[in-house]
Amino acid sequence: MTRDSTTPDQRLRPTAAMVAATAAAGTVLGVGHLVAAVVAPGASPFFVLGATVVDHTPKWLKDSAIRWFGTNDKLALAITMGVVMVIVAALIGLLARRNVVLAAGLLGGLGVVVASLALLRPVATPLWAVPALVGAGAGAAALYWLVRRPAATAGTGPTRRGFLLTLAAVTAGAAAAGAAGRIIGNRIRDIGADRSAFVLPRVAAPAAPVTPEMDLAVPGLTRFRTPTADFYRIDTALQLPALTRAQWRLRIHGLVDREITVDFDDLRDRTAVASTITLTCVSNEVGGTLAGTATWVGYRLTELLAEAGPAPEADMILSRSVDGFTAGTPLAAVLGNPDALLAVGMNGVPLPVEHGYPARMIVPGLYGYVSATKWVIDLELTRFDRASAYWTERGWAAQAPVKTASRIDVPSAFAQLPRGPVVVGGVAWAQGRGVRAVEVQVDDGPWERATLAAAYSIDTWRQWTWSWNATPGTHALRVRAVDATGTVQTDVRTPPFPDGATGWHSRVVTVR
Ligand SMILES: Nc1nc2c(c(=O)[nH]1)N[C@H]1C(S)=C(S)[C@@H](COP(=O)(O)O)O[C@H]1N2
Ligand SMILES: [Mo]
Repeated sequence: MTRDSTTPDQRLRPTAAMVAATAAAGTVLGVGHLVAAVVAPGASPFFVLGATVVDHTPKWLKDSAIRWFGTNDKLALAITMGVVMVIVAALIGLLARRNVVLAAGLLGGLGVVVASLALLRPVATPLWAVPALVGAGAGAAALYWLVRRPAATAGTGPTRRGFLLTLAAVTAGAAAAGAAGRIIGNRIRDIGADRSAFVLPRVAAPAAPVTPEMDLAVPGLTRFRTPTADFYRIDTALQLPALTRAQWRLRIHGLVDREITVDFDDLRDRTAVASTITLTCVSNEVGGTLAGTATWVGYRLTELLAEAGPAPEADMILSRSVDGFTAGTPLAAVLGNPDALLAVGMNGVPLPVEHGYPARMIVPGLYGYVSATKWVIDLELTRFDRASAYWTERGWAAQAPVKTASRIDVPSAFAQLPRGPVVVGGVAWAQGRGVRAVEVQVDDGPWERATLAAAYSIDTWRQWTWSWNATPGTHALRVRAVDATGTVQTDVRTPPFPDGATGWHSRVVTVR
């Protein structure tokens, strides 16, 4: 049959054609997802498209996404992609009314594009092309079937009914394939059992206790230790890596005397330690919440590196996760700090999968993107003038020590307060240096010394409170910290890009 056999009045109505093509696009995704669940979960067309978008999102947009959607940025991405796909499908549908072969071919061609993108993923194997290709074949067939059928049966009667039945069949098939892919994928990837069976190693020395003087119980004030459920999560993974302890290996190589590979059996014979560290994201805005403190259990990176013997010319540890993310950490920052860990536990339990199970890096004093690789499987000793990591390739700074920051937690923004004594409080951090003082200013008044909670270490944040005798009116409260070198936190406002935000946090409140 050629397109000439379709006379205008036999054609699907535009809306029907657009719906048909959307169902066909759904078939690409559903069938692709099912095939991926079996051959290579990361190669599901939806994840490939998402990961490609994530990797090529300009930094201003990535930062805006985090600012607008917080850690819902991945949901926002999924919705945006869904909308774009419906629009593209609708256009293909309109084309299909005139030339169904061309439209089906176009859909197949898009499948080839997605297959190529899959092959470009950092951890792809040739198999990664298969899901998109099979999915596109199924989608093209579905489109052809949907658009030809009504034309073929036109004049014989139940055109509309035939179309709707076919549409229902295609939609149900696509949904069933997608759901089956999800179930199979989740079953194959279920590492909950592996995680629950993991008994954390006994530590040689427990982390120093957090005393009540370090963790003031002021309502609304950030707790010293962040409950794991509230700990911020930032990563590029649309699909959480699933790595059992039996599958996990850490290879240490590059500029070393002898390459070594460790597995969990080796780790069991090693000395585990605990350290309490405040982790901070470079994308944190002034006053933002992308920072958290946890007690991590793991193995000293200094000891692991010593076994490999870094060469004198090495100055960077390029760590790589199982899903291809990389971070470039100054070797000196790790060698100089016994609290730099290959962590396997967080707040007394195995690392949650979203925080890097079964193992991740934690290095005090550095933003997460240059140090805190989750699902880490590879450490390459190299040099900053030879290698670059994921975010550095996207313009972020290669060197990224944490900047001094302070935040007001209470009172909340635009709070209505009674006059008289009001507790103002928050946290301040300057990892690697420590917080010496915190000062608060009301409107243009003098800077007043806040009361600091007891310090835990220079690598953790510190709570502060200040008692304010609030007077009626609208007031701006401002905070700044002084680090242990005596340097006052700068008031110069800079955005997170390229090496962390600066500026004083302020809050406006009304006193009646
Ligand atoms: N594999 C992997 N590790 C990663 C990232 C990532 O995208 N992939 N993001 C880093 C960034 S930017 C930060 S701030 C920390 C956040 O760790 P968390 O999610 O456990 O809080 O993880 C780091 N480790
Ligand atoms: Mo980050």
